[in-house]
Amino acid sequence: MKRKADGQYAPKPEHKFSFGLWTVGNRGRDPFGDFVRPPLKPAEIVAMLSEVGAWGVNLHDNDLVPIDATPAERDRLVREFAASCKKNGIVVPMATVSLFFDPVFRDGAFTANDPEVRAYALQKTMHAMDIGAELGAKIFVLWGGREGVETDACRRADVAIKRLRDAVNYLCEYNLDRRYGFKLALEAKPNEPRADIYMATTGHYLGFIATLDHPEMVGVNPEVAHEHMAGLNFMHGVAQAWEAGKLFHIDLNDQMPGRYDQDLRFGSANLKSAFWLVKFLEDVGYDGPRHFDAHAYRTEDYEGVKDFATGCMRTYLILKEKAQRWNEDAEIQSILEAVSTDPDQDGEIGRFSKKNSASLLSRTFDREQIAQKRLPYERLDQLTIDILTGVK
Ligand SMILES: [Mn+2]
Repeated sequence: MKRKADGQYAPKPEHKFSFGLWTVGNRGRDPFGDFVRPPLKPAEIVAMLSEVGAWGVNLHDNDLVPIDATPAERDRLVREFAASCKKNGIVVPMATVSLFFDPVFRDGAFTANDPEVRAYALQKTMHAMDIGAELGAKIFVLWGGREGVETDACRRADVAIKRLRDAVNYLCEYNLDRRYGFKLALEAKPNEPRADIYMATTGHYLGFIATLDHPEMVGVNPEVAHEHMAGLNFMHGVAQAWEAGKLFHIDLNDQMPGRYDQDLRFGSANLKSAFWLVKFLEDVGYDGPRHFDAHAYRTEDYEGVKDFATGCMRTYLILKEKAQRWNEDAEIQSILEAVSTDPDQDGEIGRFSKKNSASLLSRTFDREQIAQKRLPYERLDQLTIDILTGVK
């Protein structure tokens, strides 16, 4: 079967496409059904990623090193993994920690009520940072999947936030002490696996980061599915993170609204939202990893997993090409120009000053005339649809 994508949609290292070990390695287990695919060794996953043309691989500590591994086993596994990445020309841009799988985290990790659990979570994260640093990762993601509740009877929510802050501050100091140079990227999700998770959206985290001891070291890792689960416009959250200088990483996948966490192939459910997202990332020149945190349908075998991975990258590159076409379209550009300019006078007011505020306060506005200006957004959107569907 032909695997290399054709021509302009072929993934290249400069596209910075990455996948987690847990994504292409996903074995299709869900709450109602068992594994459908056999396990792959990390080295086999790296070889598969190389075959489909990916650039990077990311990992949780326990995707590679079992939670009960001895120090010698840990060293051997990390060494062998580094060697297979090198052999396959795959980099490790991001590492993270599993603070959700083991039963010890059933009440959360950094926010758990038991101080012993909170201490263990910090220790485990520091060990995971060691692994990431050894593999050359420069981004460390924290997703607090169990940092939440089924009942708010269990703790005061502001206490949980304080505990989370203490933990992130501690890890920033560890990062400095070890000179790892990690950028920490916090990943939000509104629910699942907990009934409610603290820090439900990227916006929540952007507010939280400003309260940290080292806010410059900490940003966000927004995920398409997580914001769609909350019913939000993902691109808007990404734009706010970008504008704040906090878009340290991104998790691309797809998700139908109002469902369980689906982790679908990028662009497979909401093509238009995916288009605006790709257009935004490309327009602003985001140069971080494009990480696909998704997995293949449970119906697939490992050939199908390759189809899934290839499809994520291919759809991104198709949408990138559509975005360029959109930006170069003369009619679209003339509409944008027309809706943004004021034909009669300079509407720009600039920063406040006594002088310009006096001038603004004394100005007369013709509301009726202004309100008559055409805003042809129907046409603009149809032109977008024409481009996306390939008829223009
Ligand atoms: Mn994710």
